[in-house]
Amino acid sequence: MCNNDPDRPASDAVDSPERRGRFITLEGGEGVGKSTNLARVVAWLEARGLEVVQTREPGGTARAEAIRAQLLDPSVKEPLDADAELLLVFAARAQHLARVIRPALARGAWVVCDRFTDATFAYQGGGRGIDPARIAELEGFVQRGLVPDLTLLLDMPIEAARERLVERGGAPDRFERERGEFFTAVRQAYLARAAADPERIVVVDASRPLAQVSEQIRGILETRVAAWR
Ligand code: Z5A
Repeated sequence: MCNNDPDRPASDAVDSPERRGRFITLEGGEGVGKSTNLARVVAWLEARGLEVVQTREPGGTARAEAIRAQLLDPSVKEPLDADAELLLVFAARAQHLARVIRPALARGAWVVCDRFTDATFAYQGGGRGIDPARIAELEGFVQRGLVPDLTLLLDMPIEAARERLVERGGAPDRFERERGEFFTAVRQAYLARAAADPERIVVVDASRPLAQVSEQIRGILETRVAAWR
């Protein structure tokens, strides 16, 4: 692919068979334990001597984090159009891919990301009701075939996850102010994607005590890492 931007890393090699790094994502509804388990995944991989890039979506670069702030800010009264929300998510992703994810994978680092495009299919598709075919079009345009090697989908009942967030404290963001039906649709969309692609998306019962959840994730990683070598 032609790269006319001198400031853009020549990182498209990540789409080619020479790619060496692996791309792992954690997904699920709010409060299911993604951030907590992501830190453990990173520690486990680093203990094996791997270079690991820990990142998140929306976000991961200064400009993408600015888009994240816009997406999550509950104080702006003007409603955000669902299509505008979708495009903002993919704009942040394009920047994140160009500046962080593709360069890291191309040099052989492992990327561990808190949410990625499965979240778009779940929130903008399931939650907002946008046609998944339109999301898939943007996915193709922005990702050019790059998808995670492994996705850990942390799943649990919405009410129990909400209780965890209440216990943790903090003000709800723009998404967390949505109603119960929204989160039910998000969860269903996530589970449907896992059912359609069980090799990549592994469902983890996140309602169990943290030690058990982390132990299952460690087992999944051990199996995958062994298979990838
Ligand atoms: N979004 C979107 O719409 N489209 C997209 O394409 C993308 C994102 C990529 C930001 O996400 C928002 O962006 C998100 C969707 C939207 N909307 N929401 N809401 P986020 O990832 O920043 O937000 P979040 O899902 O709300 O993250 P979170 O609140 O930080 O949840 P978490 O990372 O899954 O949970 P946690 O912080 O690890 O754990 C929550 C608490 O539970 C904490 O006190 C832990 O100590 C505790 N915990 C964790 N595991 C356990 C177990 N097993 N037992 C008991 N307690 C536990």
